[in-house]
Amino acid sequence: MKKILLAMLIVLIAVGTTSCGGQKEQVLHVYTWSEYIDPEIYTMFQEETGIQVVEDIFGSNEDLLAKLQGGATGYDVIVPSDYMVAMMIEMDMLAELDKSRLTTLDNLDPTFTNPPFDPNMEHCLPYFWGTTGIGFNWNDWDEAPNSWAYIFDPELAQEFEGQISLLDDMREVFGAALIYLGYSPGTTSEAELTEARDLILAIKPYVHTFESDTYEDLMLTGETALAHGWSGDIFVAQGEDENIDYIIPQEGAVMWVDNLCITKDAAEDDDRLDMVYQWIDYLNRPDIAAINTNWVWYASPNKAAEDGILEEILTYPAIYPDAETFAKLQYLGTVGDATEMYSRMWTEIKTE
Ligand code: N2P
Repeated sequence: MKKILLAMLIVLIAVGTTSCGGQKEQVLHVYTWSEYIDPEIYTMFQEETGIQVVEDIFGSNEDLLAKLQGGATGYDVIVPSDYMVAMMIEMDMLAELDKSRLTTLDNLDPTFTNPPFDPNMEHCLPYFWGTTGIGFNWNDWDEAPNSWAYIFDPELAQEFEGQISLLDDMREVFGAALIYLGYSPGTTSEAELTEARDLILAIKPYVHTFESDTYEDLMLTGETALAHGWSGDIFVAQGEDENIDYIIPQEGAVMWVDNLCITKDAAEDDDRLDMVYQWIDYLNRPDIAAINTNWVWYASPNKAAEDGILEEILTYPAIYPDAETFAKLQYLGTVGDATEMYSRMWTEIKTE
């Protein structure tokens, strides 16, 4: 009898440490970009499933990769962009997506269900897509700065000396400079990349900062006037100051798709995997995807969400570009072994 009581006590203690209101405490770890989800969604998800989501932030695909390669474990869902998904698949860093565990797949726009970087969505589910262009303030302009020249032509950039921010993102900065020069943003030519590096070095004296997480705040405080940046970040700033605007320059721009991917680490644990699929399925629900889009102001690959997305977002050409603009957008693409050349020249830019 005593033994049974003791056993019961032990069970009670064990349950007590892992439970809350009779439910097992479950924690899901996501590693994502800054301000990339309506925080309300974390609360709603926890209320519905009992799963708490803990978020950690990275500033670029390269930072994400370095962190995982450095041996960081514990992340369940990560959010790499297109070319990084392809690189991670190649390096065998992502689990396969078991589509039979998702109930919301039909909500996706077919344009996004067979992406070149992850054919047939074998690994990841698209989360948001957008463009990388120029944030500006109408106080400085009669007509929108419709060219990368305002950032990359030293004479024009000089007018905004100390007021320009560039993303702290190797592929994005080279990508913009390469597009301005008329080259592919995923070039592997040393001559082209050298030209881009020299161009960036020529305008570097006018750059206030390389920043990817809070650069839109610098526009709001007036510290910067021109920002190389991601569409949604700048539109969210516009919500606080209507003079701030965003443009996809006439030369074209980088387009990206960010994706919900499962780490190999999480895939080894049934409990973690179970939370992962609940989370991905939840985010891909039309009502949740719409709430999220209305908060981040990026375009959603979730077609069924459109009913709930604000009309002003759906009809905004810089978010859902028209066919002519769309044709000028390019993925960064993988560059294979040339990655080392990019890294070397990026270091030269940052340390010079
Ligand atoms: C959100 C950043 C968007 C990520 N703050 C661009 N790939």
